[in-house]
Amino acid sequence: MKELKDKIEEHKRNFDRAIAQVKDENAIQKVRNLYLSRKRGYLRFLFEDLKTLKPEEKPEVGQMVNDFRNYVQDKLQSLKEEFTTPRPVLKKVDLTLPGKKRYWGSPHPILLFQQEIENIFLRMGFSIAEGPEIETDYYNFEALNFPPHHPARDDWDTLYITDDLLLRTHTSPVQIRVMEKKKPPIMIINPGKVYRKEDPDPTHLPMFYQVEGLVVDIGITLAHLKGTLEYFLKTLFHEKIKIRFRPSFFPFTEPSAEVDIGCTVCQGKSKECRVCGGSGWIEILGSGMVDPQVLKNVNIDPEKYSGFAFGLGVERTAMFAFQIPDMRYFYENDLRFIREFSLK
Ligand code: 2NM
Repeated sequence: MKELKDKIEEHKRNFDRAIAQVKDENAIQKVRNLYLSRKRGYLRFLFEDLKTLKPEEKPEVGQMVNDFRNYVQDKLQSLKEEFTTPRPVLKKVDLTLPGKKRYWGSPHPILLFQQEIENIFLRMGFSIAEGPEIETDYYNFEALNFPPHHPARDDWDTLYITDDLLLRTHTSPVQIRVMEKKKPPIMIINPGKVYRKEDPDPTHLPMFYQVEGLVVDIGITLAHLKGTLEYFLKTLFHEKIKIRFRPSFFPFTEPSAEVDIGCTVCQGKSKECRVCGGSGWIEILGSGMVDPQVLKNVNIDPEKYSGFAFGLGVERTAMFAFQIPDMRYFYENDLRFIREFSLK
């Protein structure tokens, strides 16, 4: 009995060694024949050997032979499956192909457009100035020649924080702060957020971006204003546009002018054009020669110095440049819209 038990153990060790070496289905078949062949398989002989045992020894050793047979069958079966189920073919990687591009976000369309505007002025020699979004009544109105209770203040629906503090309605206070600190020559643009109490609609937002500019020096004239703004608009709109200057009024400039460009949508050819209202012109810039009173307010002598200033709304101008029908699109954060402007 002991002999037979040892024999089974030895067969098992040999079997394990044999299957560890199989490399294909053919080899599996050979091992199968060796152990399970009805005529000459080792298991057949083990069952023969069983018959030589005493009846009381048979159950235990018989169980061992049975277990060994099941073990052999199971192992061969799972090995076979391993060889017959198709393996995924390893993909060859072509390292010369371009990589997969991921969308990692991009600057907001309004920031991109603001930078386009800034770059044109930077090339002309302007510097960029910034200032607080919470301002005092003095910097937002009084220094800019709006006396208290002057009706011109009603043009802006101001968001007040206290009687004296407010959210700036334009970026002009930055220019006052610059002129207070620095004597001419001054050549700055001041981009930034401004706030007005408005309900959002296709052409209004309670927060929007402005770029204003200011030039102060000896001998600055309306010709400098006109040349600078013409160069700016022809660069921004790629030379293709018509420009006209139209008299206007601002409390802080005298004389004042608004600058229109020929309608980018209908070129003045449609009486029903929804963009220019059929007039053929779109208002883009406000501008003017800095009022002598404003220069006095910041201790710059208006007898010696003169200057011009201008301002535009970034969203409004972007709408005409890209023919976007509704200003609210800029801040809805719909990625389909945002991605149209992303740097590829
Ligand atoms: C505009 C239009 C016209 C302007 C004037 C000044 C200052 F400080 F020099 F008086 N700052 N901004 C100005 C003039 C702004 O924006 C539509």
